[in-house]
Amino acid sequence: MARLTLALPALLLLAACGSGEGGKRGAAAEPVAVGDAWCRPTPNGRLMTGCYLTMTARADDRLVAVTAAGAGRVELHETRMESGMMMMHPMEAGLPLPEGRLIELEPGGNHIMVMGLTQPLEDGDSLELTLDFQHAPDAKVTAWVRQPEAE
Ligand SMILES: [Cu+2]
Repeated sequence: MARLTLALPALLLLAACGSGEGGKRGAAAEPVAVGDAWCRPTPNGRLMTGCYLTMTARADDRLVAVTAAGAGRVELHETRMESGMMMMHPMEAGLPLPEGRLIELEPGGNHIMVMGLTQPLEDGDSLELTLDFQHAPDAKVTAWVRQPEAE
């Protein structure tokens, strides 16, 4: 897909910048280091899925919204046990990113809920996510579609 070929040079550029900086790692130069972005394949007949990634902010920040190319709506969800059932709730105030702490979105926990996809997502596809932070500039990441490693 065209989107994919556009995203790759940016990733290579980031990697190149990082390797030339002596003791500093490349990710540390980003206001919010984002890693390991992936999405589940869409379940049968449903054009929605969960996406996951990690974030480490250099200064206190907050993930306030996420958008996805080719999706009608994206919400930040938290998962809570209620009366013995796993329930998902939108995080209306966004997700706090305390300075220097690794924040992991993962199956069964906080996640990015992508709804209204224009086409199903299968293993090997990718989805462009734009992360909107309270302070840091927007970050674009490519999330790869794959099965969870373990359920
Ligand atoms: Cu959800």
